[in-house]
Amino acid sequence: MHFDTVIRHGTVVTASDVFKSDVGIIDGRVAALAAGLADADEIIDARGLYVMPGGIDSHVHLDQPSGPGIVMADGFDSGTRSAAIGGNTTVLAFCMQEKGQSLRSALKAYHAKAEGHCHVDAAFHLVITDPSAAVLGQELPALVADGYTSIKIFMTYEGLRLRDDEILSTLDAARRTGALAMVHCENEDAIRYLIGRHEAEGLLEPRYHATTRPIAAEREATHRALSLAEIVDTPIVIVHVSNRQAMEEIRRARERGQKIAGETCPQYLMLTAEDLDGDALEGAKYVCSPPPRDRESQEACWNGIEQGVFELFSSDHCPFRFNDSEGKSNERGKQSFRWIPNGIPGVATRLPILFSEGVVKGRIDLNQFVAVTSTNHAKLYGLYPRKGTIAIGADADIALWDPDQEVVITNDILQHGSDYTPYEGLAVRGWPVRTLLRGQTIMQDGHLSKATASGIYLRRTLSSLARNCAETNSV
Ligand code: DUC
Ligand code: ZN
Ligand code: ZN
Repeated sequence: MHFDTVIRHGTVVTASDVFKSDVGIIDGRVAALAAGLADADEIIDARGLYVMPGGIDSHVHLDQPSGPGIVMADGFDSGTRSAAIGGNTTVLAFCMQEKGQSLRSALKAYHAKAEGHCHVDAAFHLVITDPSAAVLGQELPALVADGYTSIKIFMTYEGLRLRDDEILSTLDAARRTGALAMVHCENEDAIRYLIGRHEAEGLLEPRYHATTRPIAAEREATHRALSLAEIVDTPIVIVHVSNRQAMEEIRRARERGQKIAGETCPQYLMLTAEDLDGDALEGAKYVCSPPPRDRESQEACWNGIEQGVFELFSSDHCPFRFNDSEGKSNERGKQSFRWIPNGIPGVATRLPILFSEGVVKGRIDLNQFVAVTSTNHAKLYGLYPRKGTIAIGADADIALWDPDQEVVITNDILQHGSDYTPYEGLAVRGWPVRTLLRGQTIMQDGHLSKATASGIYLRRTLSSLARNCAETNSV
């Protein structure tokens, strides 16, 4: 057989296996897995490298409106460029509905932002902020049928958060249509109360972002989201879990028989609330929600990954510039933590951090690494088996990893739009040296190899978690 490309002499890693094999690629798909493949237009020597499914980062914010005078640091161009640098081949970003706006019109705007600018493949979760009868009864079913098969809802942020009755009606619609619902769990009323109390006492520095969003506010909302999901019998994903107590709510709900997925992120393994304590505004660099916690919470999140409580390890890339009046250092943010935009960059560092801290340090094995960074994202968000594995017929989305390469993370190598990384100076072992998207090399040795952005929009099937609950099986 003649191939377009053969990757030779590498060690293929999937969520279930590790084996020596060449990989033959034809028309952007894996066409053969065997020893001795040699007849190809292009031969890539992967001796000493792991041949892994490209990372799928299912929680990435790009080009989202973030409040008056605030500008997100990445659009689809720089955000997906940085994703490719970090060994990813697919990102799932958010399409944010404004109050009163139809989902179709929000999607039209986000497709316009993304089209022609993506260096990796992409799809959108629909953020529902206005769950009107028309949105839930007419738009959502039609959009799920069109391949927009996941939604996100917020329990915090005035203007975004849904009330409990709205959460119920939205989850009910999700179950009927087969959309998988992601839930941001923090108790808005408790947070608002604590912000008021802090401001009255003149406690305004970035560190108070963490004390106004305590673990109990996350744990309570997680419990409530799980209870509401139970009432309408709908599977949900609890996103960006930061601590043991919220994690235990997930474990308990599973034991009750609920269909739940859990997600955690690098910041909850690597940062603590003490990082928000820096001089002057320095702590603003680490302001994200939920906030980083303490060492015990970090250990709990590691346990959650090791024990499968978390199927998903995502970046929650939500980048703002630090030294910028439209970013972390905006005038109001200098006055009070409440105006510091929430979010940190991380799409390029997610995989190297988990590889180095998780695989190299022996906390997880290679299969778990692939599962929580790629395969599970594909299954839960309707991209499997086209994405998330190396198998005959799958897209040849592949990251070649040098397990021995040592890199000190600095902002300049990440190619995102932010002017800092929370992980500056972190030494990691293991690095993605080449990324192929549908058989084409898009990144090699830290450089984008294509002048034009070749990512496409992905229409998705129903989630593996939601599929059997849906009343229709239209996708
Ligand atoms: N929630 C997210 O999912 N990302 C960034 C900010 C937030 O609150
Ligand atoms: Zn969130
Ligand atoms: Zn997020």
